[in-house]
Amino acid sequence: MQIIKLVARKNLVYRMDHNRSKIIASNIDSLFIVIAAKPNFNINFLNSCLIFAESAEIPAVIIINKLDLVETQELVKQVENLYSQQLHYSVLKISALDDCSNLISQLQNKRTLLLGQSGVGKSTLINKLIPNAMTRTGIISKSEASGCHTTTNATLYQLDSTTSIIDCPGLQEFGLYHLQLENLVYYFPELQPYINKCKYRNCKHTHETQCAIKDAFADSAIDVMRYNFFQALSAKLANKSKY
Ligand SMILES: Nc1nc2c(ncn2[C@@H]2O[C@H](COP(=O)(O)OP(=O)(O)O)[C@@H](O)[C@H]2O)c(=O)[nH]1
Ligand SMILES: [Mg+2]
Ligand SMILES: [Zn+2]
Repeated sequence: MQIIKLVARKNLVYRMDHNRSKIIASNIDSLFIVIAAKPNFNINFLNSCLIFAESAEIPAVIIINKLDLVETQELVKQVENLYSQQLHYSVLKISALDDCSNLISQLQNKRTLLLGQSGVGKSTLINKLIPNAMTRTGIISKSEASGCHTTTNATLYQLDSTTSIIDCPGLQEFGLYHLQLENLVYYFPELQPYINKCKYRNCKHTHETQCAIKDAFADSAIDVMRYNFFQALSAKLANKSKY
């Protein structure tokens, strides 16, 4: 299995390979982050996808697949509570083996990049959608327009003349380390109310007193797992800037 790392800047999505980068997609209108309870759910991967989307300013939709499995019920509760109700991300539920028609209105007239760990059902989802596309337009192309070359395995599927999906299999991590530490707060919707509310203008929200973000966390206003993710990513970005 190839390991792919994605980086986004100015709506160009790059694939990183031994310190070389290659554009795999541009003009992305929407990100579909596909998750599933099986083979396993990795919440940090989901958080990374969302930071990637926010930093690239691409709207993201969370797709919970494998709704037919009993294990999915717990995941649905967790994701709807935190990501939909608290953070206001769009969350859709499907069983790709069975039916994906509730995705169509979200896909229409857009170029959508599919993200998700291996095994969540991205290929199944495309296979379900493409037969419809075939009867409508008869077009499936592995297009140069997506910037896909022989060394990348991203594939652009044209559903109709204005609708396409890019599948990027083998995605393992995101290059979030080019992000600026001071911009990180803008990529967490739940931190927006606290921006510029800390006592110190250059507050790093780590050890400082009268930090609005730390105080909000102490008041249970911020989810503990999201807060830990923010702190861990902050620490990595702070470390990077020392070199
Ligand atoms: N139970 C169940 N299995 C699914 C569903 N969608 C996909 N799968 C299975 O999950 C496995 C991985 O699917 P695949 O589309 O190859 O995942 P990808 O690696 O993300 O492209 C396959 O065995 C699929 O049959 C679903 O909605 N329900
Ligand atoms: Mg696949
Ligand atoms: Zn602070």
